[in-house]
Parts: sequence; C-alpha cells; structure tokens
Amino acid sequence: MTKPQVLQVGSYPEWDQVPLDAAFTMLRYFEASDKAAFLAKVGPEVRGIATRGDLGASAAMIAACPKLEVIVVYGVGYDAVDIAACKSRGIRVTNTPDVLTEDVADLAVGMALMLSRGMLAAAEWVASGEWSSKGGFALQRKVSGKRAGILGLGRIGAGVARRLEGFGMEIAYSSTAKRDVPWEFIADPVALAARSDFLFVTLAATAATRHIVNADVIAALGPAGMLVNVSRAANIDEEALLDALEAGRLCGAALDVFEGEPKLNPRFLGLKNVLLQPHHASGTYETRQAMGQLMRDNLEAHFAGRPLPTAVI
Ligand code: 8YV
Repeated sequence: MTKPQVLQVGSYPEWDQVPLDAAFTMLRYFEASDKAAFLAKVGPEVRGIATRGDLGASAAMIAACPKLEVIVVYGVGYDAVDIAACKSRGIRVTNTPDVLTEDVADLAVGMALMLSRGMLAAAEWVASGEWSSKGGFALQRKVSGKRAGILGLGRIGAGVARRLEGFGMEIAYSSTAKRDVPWEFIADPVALAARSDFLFVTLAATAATRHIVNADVIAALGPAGMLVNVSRAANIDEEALLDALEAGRLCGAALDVFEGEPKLNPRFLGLKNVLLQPHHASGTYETRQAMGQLMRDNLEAHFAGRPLPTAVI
C-alpha cells in the first residue's frame, strides 16, 4: 500500500522522525531551499500537513495542497494555522493539549521568580568574580504574598494559578467568563493589571486577543509591575512594552515568545529588566515525547479512519 504523503513544515526530534518516516512519505518543506517551488511540486499529492505550534500552516500552503485532509500541530496553540481556510474545505486540525500544561506553567512561574529575584544577573555576579571583589548582590523584589493576575484562565493559566497558591499570592484572573475557581474574577484586563504585581499572559492567541496587553494594560501594571508571557507574542503590543521597559514605566518582563521569533526586536537586547527565553516552555524530554506521540496518534488515527484523539476542528 502506498504511504500517505505528508508535508512536514518543521523539524522534529529523531524519536518522532523515525516512526513518521516509517508510516508516511514525509515531504521535508523545511529543508527545501526554494520553498515555493517545492510546494508547487509536491503540493498536489499532499494529504496531510505535520506542523508545529510556532510554525503553523498558511493559507498559501493550504491552497497549494488540493487533496489536503488533515493538519496535525505539534503544540497546543494553533493560531498560526489558517483555521478559516481549513473549515471552508473540511480539513481536520489537531493539536497537543494537556500533555504540555504543567511544563508551560512551570516555566511561567520559574520566569517570574528568576526575573523578580534577579537570578540571571546574580549568577553573572558570581561568575564574573564580582561577589568576591565587590561584595553581596543588590537587593531584589519579593514574590511570595504578592498579587498575581492571570490573563486567560485555560488549562495553562489554571496551572500557573495553582502553583502561585503555593507562594501565598493573591490571585485574580480575566477570562471570557467567570469560572468555578477560588480566584477573583476581573473581566477587564486593565483592571486586572491595576491590581497585580505580576501579570501572567496565558491566553490562546486569536484575532480578538491581538495586543490585548496594550499600552493601557502596561501602564496599569505600572513601574513596580512585572509581565510574564508564555502564550504568543501577538497578545502583547511589543512596541508599547519596549517603550515602557526602556522608560522604566514597567519594572520588568519575562518573555518566552516574540514577534518574528527567533529573530528579536534588537531593542530587547539592550534592556537589563527583561528575561528572554527561546520559546521553550514545553521543551522537556518528557513533554516533547508526549507531544510527538499525540501528534503521531492523531495522524495515524486519521489515515486509519479512527476518531481523532485531540481534534480542534
Ligand atoms: C511549540 C507551542 O509547539 O504548544 C505550543 O503552542 O508553541 C510550543 O509547544 C513548540 O515550538 C514546538 O516546536
């Protein structure tokens, strides 16, 4: 039997690549030097697209594959997949929820601690010998007992909130609707930021959430406030954030995602009040293996005519 042809948008670890290659004809888009020519050549026979949360599948890519049936995303966020195009053609889309929730929440809390306690600069203080030559490190800002705002109380936001309870923090959240949780509901992001020392951005990115963290939210968080983003860069007005960080109108920001990543706005690199992470909130062996397995389960289920384990549409 001929193997289904699957367009592979980005690289995967070896433990996924080997079984993918065994079950499907994987067409490595990411390795093609002339991507448009590659797509024009292989697109007509493509029945599946395997992509990642950070890469997605554009309208042009989907249009180049007239026999496309399914798109499997290695990641929970599918904002970079053109869902409208998929819906109009009855193309199924799957993601990898749940298996990465705890890791993303871990990193968000770790980033808040690291930023607030100045751990990056403190490590440098030791490594550079300044500790022995100049003495103790500058005092930093306390985390325990502070007020945390969670913007987007889905699986990951709730995971962050549960962890912050362990730090005795006063937790409030903003979400599409009030939830049955012990934390305070504050619908308006500006009001949420105004009562928060730390604002965690954990909401799925959609057209409606674009720049939800705007200049007003940043101003409300204020010069003692810290922002942590483990969702998508599009949820934040990056220019407004950079302006506030440069002017000291925001104390600090810990970010795992950036506009145009992996290239960063160079203004970030001149700042001392940021903690910059390379979009690796789900990046542990355990979680990436579980994500890969779930993505492959979805792809195999589709071509075997079985129900999709984690369908988005
Ligand atoms: C990425 C993510 O998929 O889950 C998501 O939405 O953004 C990540 O887990 C990661 O970049 C994998 O390549």
